[in-house]
Amino acid sequence: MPIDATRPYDDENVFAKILRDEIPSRRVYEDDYAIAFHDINPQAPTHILVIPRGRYVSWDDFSANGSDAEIAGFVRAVGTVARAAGLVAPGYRLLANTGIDSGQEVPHLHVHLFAGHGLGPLLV
Ligand code: DGP
Repeated sequence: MPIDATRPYDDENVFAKILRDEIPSRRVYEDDYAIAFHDINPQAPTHILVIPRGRYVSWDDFSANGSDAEIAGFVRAVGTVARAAGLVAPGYRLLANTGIDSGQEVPHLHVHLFAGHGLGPLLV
């Protein structure tokens, strides 16, 4: 069920639980600002989710209310994950669903990192 990006943060959302290690994930990266782990339902040969450690519902919430340090740290983390996975030369795609019309389902900001042969053109 898509979520309203203006809703308050829910500490019981699944990514909050992953951050607290209450449910398992296949983590590939972590630092002071972000963690990254494999998507449970991959839509591409490589499908990694990068999330900030802070309590932000969406890209909108984060870009409006995140500190400059959190925003810089998160953006750097996304790039670091892609480089560490060797994805720069072959290329990759980033996506941040935000709110109802995008189909965002988990109410903690996440950037999808897709890579692998056959991503195809971005249609929407
Ligand atoms: P979105 O539609 O942008 O909110 O994408 C949510 C993504 O989160 C979706 O691709 C599936 C993934 N996901 C949902 N629950 C879990 C989980 O428990 N573990 C992991 N690793 N991924 C999850």
